[in-house]
Amino acid sequence: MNAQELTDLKQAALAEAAAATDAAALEAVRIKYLGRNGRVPEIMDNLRNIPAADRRDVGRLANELKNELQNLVNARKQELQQSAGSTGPAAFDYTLPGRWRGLGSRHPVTQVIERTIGIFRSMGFTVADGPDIETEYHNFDALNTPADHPSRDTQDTFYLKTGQLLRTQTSPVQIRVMEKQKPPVRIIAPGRCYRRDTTDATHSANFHQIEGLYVDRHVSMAELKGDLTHFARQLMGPGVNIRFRPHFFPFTEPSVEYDFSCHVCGGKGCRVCKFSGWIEISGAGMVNPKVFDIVGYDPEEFTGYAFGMGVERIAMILYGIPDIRMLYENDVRFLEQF
Ligand code: 2U9
Repeated sequence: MNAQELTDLKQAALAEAAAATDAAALEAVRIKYLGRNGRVPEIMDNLRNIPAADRRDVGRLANELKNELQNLVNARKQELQQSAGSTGPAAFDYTLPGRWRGLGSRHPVTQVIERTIGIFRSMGFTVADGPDIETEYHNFDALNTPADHPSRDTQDTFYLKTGQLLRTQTSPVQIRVMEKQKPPVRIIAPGRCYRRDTTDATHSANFHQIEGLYVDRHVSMAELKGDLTHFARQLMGPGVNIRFRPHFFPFTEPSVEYDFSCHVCGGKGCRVCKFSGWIEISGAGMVNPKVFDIVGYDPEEFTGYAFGMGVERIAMILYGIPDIRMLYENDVRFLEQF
């Protein structure tokens, strides 16, 4: 190997490194020249066989080749890494439209619960919570529901082997609060309830309720009607009215069912209210004094109102949902509308 041959070799090596189009090709060039069995170590090993006159030049040129090639390999390596990491103009078409991933939204049942909580919070109510698995005492006995009441039937209520049951309403939450806390009590209890209903367009074995309870001195039916009217107008619109119809519940006396005037036609009559001008919402009443006796409140001193409502029913009325099952199918095309 003489000086000229080495100069040619250097040029070839640098050209090969410059031409490598990916990291693997570059590494192959490095190994070919600089690797343990590569050309440069081979030349270095052979230096002693070179005539003494040429030895210095060949050694110097071999060192130059080694250093220049190593520098070029390092620089090219960085270059190739950068263009692989970024999607350069060749790999990415900037004119493509963006991909819409869609925004999540709250489930309509959650929306109704949150709005109702907000409205009653503004009226001084707090939110109470309790277990889904209840005792027969809290779900029925303490609510003055007689032992032979049809709602206790195994056809209507899910009983567990333990003798407990899945709560059929959220009223046991209010019983538990009254057991612990003296009046005044002003709470709403939203939550999941369970009934052995056969599923159809308006019934589900698994549904949500919101119940309210207000106990103090001098609470009357007038407060009940005023507060429910305020709630109805906040939820459905300022023109909505409310009406009471006599009813019976074991836990309230007197008891009523209440209707909202139709938020669609304003009471004139339309398809939504089946041309009656009114939409049946739910039930309410004055807490039965027997319930106060049971939790240890003096019914001579305290009165209270209570109301209940089915959340799915309110959501269906508010958003015009025709079938309760739509709320549980988790079809994104349905849910994304809310
Ligand atoms: C206590 C005392 C009384 C809660 C009430 C209703 C009337 C009512 C229904 C609404 C539709 C059940 O979800 S539904 O099927 N509820 O009509 N609920 S009064 O009364 C109570 C609650 C707690 C201590």
